[in-house]
Amino acid sequence: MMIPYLDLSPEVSSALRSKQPVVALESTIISHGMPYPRNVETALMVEEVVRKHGAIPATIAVINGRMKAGLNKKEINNLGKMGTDVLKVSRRDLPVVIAQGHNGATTVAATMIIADLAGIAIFATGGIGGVHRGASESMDVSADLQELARTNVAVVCAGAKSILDLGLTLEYLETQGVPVLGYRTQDFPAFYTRNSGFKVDQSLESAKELANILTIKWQLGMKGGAVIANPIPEKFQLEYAPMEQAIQQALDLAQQKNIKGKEITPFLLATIEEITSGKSLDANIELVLNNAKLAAKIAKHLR
Ligand code: PSU
Ligand code: MN
Repeated sequence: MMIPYLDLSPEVSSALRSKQPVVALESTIISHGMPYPRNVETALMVEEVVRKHGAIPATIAVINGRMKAGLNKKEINNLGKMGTDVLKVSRRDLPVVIAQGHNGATTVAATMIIADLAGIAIFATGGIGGVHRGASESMDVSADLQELARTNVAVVCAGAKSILDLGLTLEYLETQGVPVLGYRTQDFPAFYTRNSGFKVDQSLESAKELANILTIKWQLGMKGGAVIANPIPEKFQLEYAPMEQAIQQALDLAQQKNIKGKEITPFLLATIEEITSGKSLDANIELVLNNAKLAAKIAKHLR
């Protein structure tokens, strides 16, 4: 079926037609989540990992006003090079960027929308957006959470960074009926670290069990996705206390500079990377690769 404004790459199109497993990947992580050129290197490595584990990668973005599922190397390189000059596109921005014929890097929310239109049910990233610390004042709740409640795409992530209020994020997901499933973890992971002190709803031991839960949810006609929480591998995790300190420092700086809205998440990510002299970036890359691997395994059981 033709979906207006959507282009599938030939490879993604043929994979979907022949019911091969496909994994969606987002692009804000490339443009706004990591510095050039490591963002591009990472995006390409993530695609390789998906392939190595038997699925076809579909990196998603908006290019010249067209939604794309499956980017070529040049398009990935351009997004990475443009960095924060590219529009960060979430649900509200999607019709605007299409109408104006611009480029856009898609957040978790917008990537889910496009993946769903393309017919891709599983998506790998680093961390999801959530309820920000101080949200009772700022009302800053990422559109990612609403999207998880309404769009049928499961997101494999390493939990969420503690730049967010993880407790409130989990409460919000519970209210919205979004399952938070741990892969071999009882604890909801905190991105750089395997533990946050908060619990997932259920811990599962295999990709097959995770896929089965998703299949049942969608067979029942229940709208929405799921958070599949996959902790960073032990050997790459960072120490909790210094990370917490770096995060606090970044949050203070954001407040001093009065940074708000869609700028806050990229600002915090870049500042934390600076404070930790790149250690956070190394961990970030490893956990994304680890998520791509699990997403590919789940994709194989989702047919
Ligand atoms: N968290 C990360 N890395 C990221 C993001 C979040 O650890 O790159 C990006 C994702 O694209 C996510 C978006 O969807 O930030 C959330 O932005 P906001 O908080 O403005 O909704
Ligand atoms: Mn926000």
